[in-house]
Amino acid sequence: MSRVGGAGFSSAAPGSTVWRNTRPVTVGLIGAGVMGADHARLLSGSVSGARLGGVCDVDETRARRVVEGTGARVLPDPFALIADDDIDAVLVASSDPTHEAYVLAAIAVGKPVLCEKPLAPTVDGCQRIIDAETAYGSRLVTVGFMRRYDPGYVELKQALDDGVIGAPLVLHCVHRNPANSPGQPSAAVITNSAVHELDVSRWLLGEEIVEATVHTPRPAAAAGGTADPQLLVLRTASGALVDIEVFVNAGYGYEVRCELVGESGTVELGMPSPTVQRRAGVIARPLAMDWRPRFAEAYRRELQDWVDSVRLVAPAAFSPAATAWDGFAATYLAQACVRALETGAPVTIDLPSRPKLYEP
Ligand code: ISE
Repeated sequence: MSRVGGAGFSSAAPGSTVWRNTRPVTVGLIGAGVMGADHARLLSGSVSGARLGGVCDVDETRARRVVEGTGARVLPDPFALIADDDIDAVLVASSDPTHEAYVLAAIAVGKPVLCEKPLAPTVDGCQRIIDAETAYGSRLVTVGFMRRYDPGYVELKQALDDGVIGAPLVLHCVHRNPANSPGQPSAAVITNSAVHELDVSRWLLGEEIVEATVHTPRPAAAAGGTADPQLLVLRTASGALVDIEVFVNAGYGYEVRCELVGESGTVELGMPSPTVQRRAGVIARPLAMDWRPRFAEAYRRELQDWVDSVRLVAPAAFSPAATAWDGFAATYLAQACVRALETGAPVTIDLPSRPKLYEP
């Protein structure tokens, strides 16, 4: 497949759909754990214009399980998979500390890469990716902040952008998981979970966060010593406030809530389930027990958009995809929030200015 300037999103004249190649994009997957297996399933059945070409995992048995029935190969070496001539684009769903090396290797051979969050766990690691992509000269990297594709979040952003509720004043966010690994470091509540809210806040409000404070009540008994729940309070450049309750041992289910308060109205995410149950004396709406069913449609749309961006000469004028810059910003903000958690004091956030490559 010929590559024309990487996976960057540029404007296209209406009706000017031109495919770089009519054959499907052959995707190489690194990481066959929970998320990798889900991506492999979507690529093999729910996304058009793509096929799974190769899978690599530290546990080869796991990789073999994921390729079953797909026709994909198991490759033992992730760098060989990235360089393989049959692989057009790379999907990174391996453990967080490995992301940077694989993304850099994909950039080095000019292949589009979709990397699960975080882009890298450290700001320096993210910076090295930004530098490599900037030296390459066009965008190749997409970060898997899938909530930007969730129909609810998309509609919420549309309402704000259409001026339906007036200028934003306060964004209320709630992020709850039923349970997390006992003894999880308190910082991981931010870097692993609240980071989604950090990304979604920047994306929804279209501005940067300039200050963070993190408050903690007494920890939940189920949290096993982790500071959980946490309440993050953020201030944006224009003076709006964002509050995020993140509670990863909430027991009852997986739930994400979001309400945006504007000058003349509010808009909030609707109920996650399309049905209501009446039974045993209650009226109830079923909840997912983890994020995969809750964001199933978002993951599918995210992958389809990425595949289209690789195949199209002139991709869609509008894509919510998170760039390497958004990945950098998310890690930068998460680290600032960790400092706020550790010090108990407000932290001023001075995000470096956005490199030219990432201007809209
Ligand atoms: C998990 O790693 C994710 O990325 C999910 O989207 C998030 O909701 C969850 O809290 C994290 O643990």
